[in-house]
Amino acid sequence: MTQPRRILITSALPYINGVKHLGNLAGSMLPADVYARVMRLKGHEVTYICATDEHGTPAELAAQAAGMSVQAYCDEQYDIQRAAGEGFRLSYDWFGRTSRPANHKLTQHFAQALEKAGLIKAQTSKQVYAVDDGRFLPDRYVEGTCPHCGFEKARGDQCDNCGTLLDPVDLINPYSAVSGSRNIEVRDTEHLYLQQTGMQDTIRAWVNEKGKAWPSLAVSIANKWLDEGLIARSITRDLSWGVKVTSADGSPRPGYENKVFYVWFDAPIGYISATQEWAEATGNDWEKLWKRDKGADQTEYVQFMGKDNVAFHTVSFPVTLLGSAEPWKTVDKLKAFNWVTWYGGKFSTSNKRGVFMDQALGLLPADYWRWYLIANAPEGSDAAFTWEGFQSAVNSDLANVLGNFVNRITKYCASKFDGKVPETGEPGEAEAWMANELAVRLKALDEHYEAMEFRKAAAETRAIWAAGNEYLTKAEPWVKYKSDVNGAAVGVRAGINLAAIFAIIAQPIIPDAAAKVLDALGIPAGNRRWPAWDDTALLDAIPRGAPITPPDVLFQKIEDTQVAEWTERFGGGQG
Ligand code: B3M
Ligand code: ZN
Repeated sequence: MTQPRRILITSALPYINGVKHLGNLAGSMLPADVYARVMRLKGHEVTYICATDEHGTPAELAAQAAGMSVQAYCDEQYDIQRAAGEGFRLSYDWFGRTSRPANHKLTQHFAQALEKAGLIKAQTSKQVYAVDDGRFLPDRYVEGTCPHCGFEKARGDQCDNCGTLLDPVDLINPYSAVSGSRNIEVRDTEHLYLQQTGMQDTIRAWVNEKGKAWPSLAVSIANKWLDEGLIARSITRDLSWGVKVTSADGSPRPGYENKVFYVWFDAPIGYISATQEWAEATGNDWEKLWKRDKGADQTEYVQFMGKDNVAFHTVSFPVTLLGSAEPWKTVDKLKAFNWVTWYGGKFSTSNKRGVFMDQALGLLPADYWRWYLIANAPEGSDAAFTWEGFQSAVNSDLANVLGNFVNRITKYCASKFDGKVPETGEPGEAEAWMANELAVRLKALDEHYEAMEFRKAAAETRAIWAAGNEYLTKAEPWVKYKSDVNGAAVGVRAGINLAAIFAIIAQPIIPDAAAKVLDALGIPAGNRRWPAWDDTALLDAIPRGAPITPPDVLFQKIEDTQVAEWTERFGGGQG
């Protein structure tokens, strides 16, 4: 085996305001999980960290709409998201929260370091103030008419209609999202500004260097921001829920008693603080993952995210890390995804369009969704979710190609060979063909995973399963059995070994079904590691004579009636 690598994996932190839809899952957490599983199976030292992103106006507004305190709302939603992640078998080593003390402390630390480096300055700016509410209205607290497209319900930070990023003071006819009051003034308020301008050259050089290992989508987004020129960005807000702004000695910073850090300032710091939480809870070392002077230079850091988050990860967060003048680890490989679309439109949390993680698990087991979403990962472009596509992926790939193979060979072994891996017979032409297929395809599969090409990895996995069916057609143990029992024995032995290999390589995408097969074949946990593609003994690896049992049905086919019912219920079909 090659040297074990130390790999840190993070997926964009799901925002706390409600359970995520399948599009969010497909564009960050799920591929990160698959990648983490592959790397663990290959014997590498993997730490996969995620957390809920809990600050900012959307959390406050959602809590208000639910009639709860923000803390109680976040506690409840955290439990829901955590359960959904478990249901989908997301194998986080830690699922933290940005609202926890570790993140407050570290965010305040970064602000101090940046200020010491001369990169934070207080500046006065004009902000929307609601006289009746007695407060400033940052970001989504104010709504009004978009100055670009005339949409009447644009939010202060962004217009949902035309997508333009806005400043709350740009809105025409603004009103408070809290009270609806139109008694609005523009007042001066002081905030801390991160002087990104001073980091332009550093970030450009860093992108030029690190971007060599990123997909072009990520590099072009980073360069677009750099070409437009980095500007000072306010990193505090007039809110009460969030990380408090402190002075060097930790006391409240005068004049900032009613302000907190902006959510996009503290959220990515959550990757580090959640790693600290993990280390604290498990007795592990977080510094070897995050501190370059403590071993993190030997760590590979891989980030997964949707394309809307790329700028924050390739420009803003690096400004925080590099600007601190401390030896923090920055991202090495970055995988960005396009959107999963829902019948020609967007999945939408606020408009409840599409299927959400908790609903999906109420319909079918996690493996079915995981397979379809990875096989159709929105990599090169957006990918459309359709019920028909889902049905055909499950029925053909999982039930027909994999399920039937396992079912056929294990049942035959049970009925004709006493449920034991046959011991006799010499491999021939068909086995040589299959061994060659494995050598070529396992190598390709490995390359796709190393390149984080998930669609290709799923397609190759399916091709390997399909080759197994072709092998059985060539080997024909059921035909040979009548005249040449030893000939049949070779085919069944190879077939049982293939079932094990098929399940082993399926573990990253469909972990539950894979475990079911491997349990039925009696493969011990220590022998479920990633196969070496140049291993010539793959078709005879399970001890001869070892007992096996056919597993229960692995996958239920999706019926047309179910597709019709779900289309009706989840509003598919019509945009
Ligand atoms: N919470 C993603 C979003 O809700 C955002 C990611 C933070 S990653 C540090 O769009
Ligand atoms: Zn607009």
